[in-house]
Formats: sequence, structure tokens, C-alpha cells
Amino acid sequence: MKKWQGKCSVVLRPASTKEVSQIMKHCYARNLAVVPQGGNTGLVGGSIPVYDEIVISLGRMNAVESLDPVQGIVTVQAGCILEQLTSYLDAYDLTAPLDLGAKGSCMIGGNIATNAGGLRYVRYGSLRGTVLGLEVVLADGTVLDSLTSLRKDNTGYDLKQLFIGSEGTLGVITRASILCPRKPTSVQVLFLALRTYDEVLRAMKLARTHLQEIISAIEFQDIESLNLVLKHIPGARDPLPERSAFYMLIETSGSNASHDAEKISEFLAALEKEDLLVNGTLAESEKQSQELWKLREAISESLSKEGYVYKYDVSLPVAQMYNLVEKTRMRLQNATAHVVGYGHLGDGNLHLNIVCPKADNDVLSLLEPWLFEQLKSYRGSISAEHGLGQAKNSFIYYSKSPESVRLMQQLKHFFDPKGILNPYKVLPPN
Ligand code: 2HG
Ligand code: ZN
Repeated sequence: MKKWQGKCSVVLRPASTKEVSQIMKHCYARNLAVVPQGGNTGLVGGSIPVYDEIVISLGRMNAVESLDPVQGIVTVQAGCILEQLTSYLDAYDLTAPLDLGAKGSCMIGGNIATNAGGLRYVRYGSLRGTVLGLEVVLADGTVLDSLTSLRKDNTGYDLKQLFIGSEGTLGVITRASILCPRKPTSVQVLFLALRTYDEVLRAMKLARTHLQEIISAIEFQDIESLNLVLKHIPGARDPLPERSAFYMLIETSGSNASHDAEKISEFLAALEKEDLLVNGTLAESEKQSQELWKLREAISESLSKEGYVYKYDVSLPVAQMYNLVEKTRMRLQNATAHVVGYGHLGDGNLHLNIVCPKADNDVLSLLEPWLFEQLKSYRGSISAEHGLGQAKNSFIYYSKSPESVRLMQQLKHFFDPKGILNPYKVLPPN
């Protein structure tokens, strides 16, 4: 993001839970602050020191430790790169329950610590459901072993949930056990062009009706985002003969190709009947699927290449999502900026990004706090999946009540009385 820079002079690279525990014991005794770091691919500065905090990089703890191939439960160390975990599982006809553009460098511990969402959330749900157990090193070095591999366990409070999405502010995640779905044997990718956002919504409804249980992604992007991908990403090409205002990427994952093909033709027929099918393509090979996915996955990278990006990762009722993009465009009409809308349509998660030639305080003052106020009026979330880090922590009250924030602060104090775990992140400054 090139937005944050600390002054850290020490990076520690532990190779075991025991070493993480020893580090924390030492830091606790000496009041030294730490920043746990995985692949450092976050978008809110959560893994970057603010001052001179010590970085604890988990990258050497990258082993897949065990697998129950019958239930599909894997136990893995925090520093395992997501793509490597996915390749490991592949050999057992399993797959990871999440996928995201940063898969080549993000690490599973960081994914869990940030409760990363990603591209298949609509199918496999949140890590809050698929992470079955965690091992966490607490602020004083205590190792909390909640590394069970049980699907059901109602004995008391589910403590691991506190660490999922805590962005390293309550403990350092060292190991996890994760429930993994079967790898689908039939995967189809459709890329559809639509004229209006209203038509996008109607197409999504038809997809839900006709593709139901085989849907594994429902993504959307506007023409501005496609144009920037085509401009900046080598090898990206428009798969359709003419441009349209909106695009949807729909992926299905099933276990029977002819069954899935039948469902897809019914879906396409329904789109045609409602005059929604302007243009589209169905990937005919793995390579084509990847090319279509790239048009969606590479948006973030192409925006960074275009200029300075103001990022808003928000949740709001799906029917209102594009309204917010249009309102923002109106508000910035005199500024030199691209206002781009895309995201995880199936989850009601919009990525609203504003790209300027360089950092521009006039643009920023038009965007904030106005956008947060808009979201509050929808009862939306100011951070759907990227977390708060150091970018959005001051704005937490737009999405959480004072009572909730107070309880969070008390929890933080309970787990980290000396305030040494990833300080200045997530919670607002006092
Ligand atoms: C995505 O869905 C990622 O592509 C990144 O969450 C979004 O860069 C962004 O705003
Ligand atoms: Zn996203």
C-alpha cells in the first residue's frame, strides 16, 4: 500500500511455538511491544509497526503437521502460505475453505488473525466456522492450547473465536486446525456483461435460483475496474466483443459435470428470457477460467499501479451497494479521480476504491467522514473483510456501539494488560 512505515529495528523469526513463547515472556518482562506478522499482505496496515515495535515474523513456522483425510481436517502452522496449503490438500482431493488474490504470499495464521473473507466465502463461509481449533501464545508467553479438531464442542465459551479477527492484538496464533471441503471435480466459470446494476441484482437472483448449491463465487466489477486491469496487467484481455457497464463472475463447483452443465444452461435460458443476457462467456478450459478470474483478482494490483488509492472495504445491503459508488462519484466530480466499484456481490461486500494521481487531502476530506456516515445510515460496516488495523481503527464507532467498544477495550486489557500486542491497532486511541 506504501502508506505506512514503522521504525522497527528488530525482526524475530521463531521456528517453534516454544520460541514464540520465549519471545513473549521476554517482551512481557521488559515491556517490549510486538507486531505479529504473516505474509504482510493486509490492506489496513495491521502487520506494520507504528513506531519501533518488534516484528515477530511467523514465516519459518510453515509446516503442514497432520491431516485427517476422512473428515478433511488439517493441522497447520501459522506461517504456511495459503497457496502451499491448497497444493498440499490437492493431493488428498481436498481444498482450503478460503481463497484470495494474495494466496501466493499470505499466510494462514494471518488469514485467521484477520478473519480474511475472499472469493469463496459465499460457498464455504467464514473462518469462524471452518477453523476448529487454535494454538495461541498469550502476551505473557503462556501457550493456550485450544487446538482441537472437533466439529462440535459446546463446553463453555469458544475462546478461539476471540483470536479470529483480532489482528494480533490478543495473542499470537501459532497453529490451527481447519475443516477443509472436498475439492470439486467440476468447476465452471462464467463471465457475464450487464447493462445496469439493477440487472446485476436480477441476474444474481436467477443464479441463486438456478445454480443454488453449486455456486462457489458471485463477484461483480464495474467497467472502470475492468479498464484499469486491461491497462495495467500484462496478458489481461477483454474476453467479450464489446464493453458493458457491469460484469459478473459466477463460479460453480460441483461433483458432476453434466449435472452442472444442465443447471448452467437453465440459468442462461432464464437470463435470456428476462432479456438480461447482453453478452458473456463460459470458460472452456482451466486456462480460460484462470484468465477470467484474473480480470477480477487483479483489480487491486491494477489500481495501485494507476496511482494513490483510497480504499473502502464495506458491507451494506446489496441493493444499495452501487448507489454508494455513484454518490461518491457525484461528490468527487470535480476531482481527478477514478471511482471504482467491485467486490463480493454474494456477500454484500463492496470494494469502493478511489484512485488519484497522488495523495490528495482535498479528495480525502470529501471522502471522510462522509462515507462512514453514509455507511452508518445503512447500518453497514466500515470494514467488511480487511479489518481495522491502523487505517480504520479511529472510525470503529461508525460500526460499533460505545458499549461494544468498551467491552472490547476491557477484553484487550484482560488479555494484554501491558498493551504490548500489536498496539495502536483495531481499537481507537484513548
Ligand atoms: C479483493 O477482493 C481484495 O480483491 C482486495 O479484498 C480489495 O484492494 C481491495 O480493495
Ligand atoms: Zn475482497
